[in-house]
Amino acid sequence: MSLSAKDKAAVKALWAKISPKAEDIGNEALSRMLLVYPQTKTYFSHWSDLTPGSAPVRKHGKKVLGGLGLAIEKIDDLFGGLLTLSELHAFQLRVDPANFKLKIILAHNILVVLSMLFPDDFTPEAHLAMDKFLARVALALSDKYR
Ligand code: HNI
Repeated sequence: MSLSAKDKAAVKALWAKISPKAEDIGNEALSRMLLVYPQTKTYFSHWSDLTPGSAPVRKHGKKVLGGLGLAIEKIDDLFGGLLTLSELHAFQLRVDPANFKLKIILAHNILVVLSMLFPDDFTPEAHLAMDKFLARVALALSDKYR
């Protein structure tokens, strides 16, 4: 299930279009993750406010999208490029890798939000390429668990 040259081009083209809105996308996707999959709230219990669109959610959403930006830059070597982030999630944050493997939790919400905010650009081809890309990112992020 590796990304073809066509997938990579589609992901990069979509990213070029959406990256100016990274903060809004991150905020929406993270807000929905916390609301729709409340089990994910345990990792963020140190935040003052976990409600959709709160200041900490928006701030962190921007960081997560920054992580995806890094993944786009390293699209030809996701495992190497995301090594530090993978180690952070595995060894320091100790996020249950099911949250990545399920691919549902954050990736699903990112897809939902892209379709909502960019209906014209989120073509079936772009959807497929982005879904494959996010699945690879999830795999790279959970690489360091064992
Ligand atoms: Ni994640 C911190 C990227 C999925 C829980 N996460 C980060 C940071 C980035 C990031 C970037 C900031 C690192 C730093 O400060 O150096 N996370 C990503 C990406 C994905 C992802 C690209 C998948 C698309 N993270 C998840 C999931 C969970 C998660 C699914 C848990 C459900 N991440 C965290 C937690 C932190 C975090 C917890 C630290 C939060 C804090 O308070 O600083």
